[in-house]
Amino acid sequence: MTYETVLLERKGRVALLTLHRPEALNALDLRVMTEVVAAAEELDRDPEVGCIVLTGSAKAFAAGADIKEMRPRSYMDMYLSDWFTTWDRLGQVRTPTLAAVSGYALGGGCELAMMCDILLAADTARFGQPEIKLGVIPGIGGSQRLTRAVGKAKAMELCLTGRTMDAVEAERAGLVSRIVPADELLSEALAVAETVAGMSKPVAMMAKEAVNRAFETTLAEGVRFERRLFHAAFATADQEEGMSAFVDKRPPRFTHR
Ligand code: CO8
Repeated sequence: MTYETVLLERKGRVALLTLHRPEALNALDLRVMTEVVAAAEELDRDPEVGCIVLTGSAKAFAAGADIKEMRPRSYMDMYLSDWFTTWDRLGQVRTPTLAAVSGYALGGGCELAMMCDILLAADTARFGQPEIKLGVIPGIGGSQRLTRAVGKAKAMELCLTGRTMDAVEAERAGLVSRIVPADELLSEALAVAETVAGMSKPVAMMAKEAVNRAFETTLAEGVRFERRLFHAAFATADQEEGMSAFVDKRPPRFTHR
């Protein structure tokens, strides 16, 4: 499929999705939401895709949900259309995802980045949930995912004041895995994605599922879930190949089965 507000490129087993709504700093209107989710689902169905990278422009990953589009809506409009529920489908994507954030990741932009599995930040990145300044609150998971990522103290301050944090603060708080110089962000993101995509896809999916489970359950249940998936990995050809390759002192040739 072709999309207007998101550019889709394939680089081997890595797929790159670039938000492309430059006139509005990649503000996430309904069309962007529909296209990003459709593109991600299309890629998720493709066994040849091992990692999906989502990025924006140098100035903005995304400056939030589209304020101009939301402004005239009533409660009934929002409730009956279940505004932004489509974003939840991104969380159902099983292929590993990586957000490469440069510039503003505010409101829905920060929430979108947090929906991805790995979050890499350029040194120019700024994160925040400034919705309160508009008379609303985060609506696509920000209050939950930010709190899980950085803890109550900082999440509460950011959500109540609308203050943004720079990349250094975001890394220190545990929101991002690493900071890279802005001009190296994309190449580094693609390199990380290539590494992930080079692993066994079903096993990478299991790893993703297991880590995500930590946010949904108790420690005992989470460990039990992990153990079941660990056992299941022994049903894959890639487990046999990975361990044989180690013993044979050669790189593994995963078949993603
Ligand atoms: N929505 C719509 N248009 C936007 C947005 C946005 N979020 N952000 C920027 N734009 C537009 C501007 O209006 C401007 O357009 P125009 O040239 O036509 O006036 C263009 O993008 C460039 O923006 P600026 O001129 O403002 O650029 P600056 O460099 O001066 O400032 C900022 C950059 C600081 C990022 C500034 O644009 C800004 O503060 N943007 C809004 C940030 C924000 O408040 N984001 C949160 C939005 S609310 C939200 O995300 C809620 C999500 C959950 C909803 C769930 C509902 C169920």
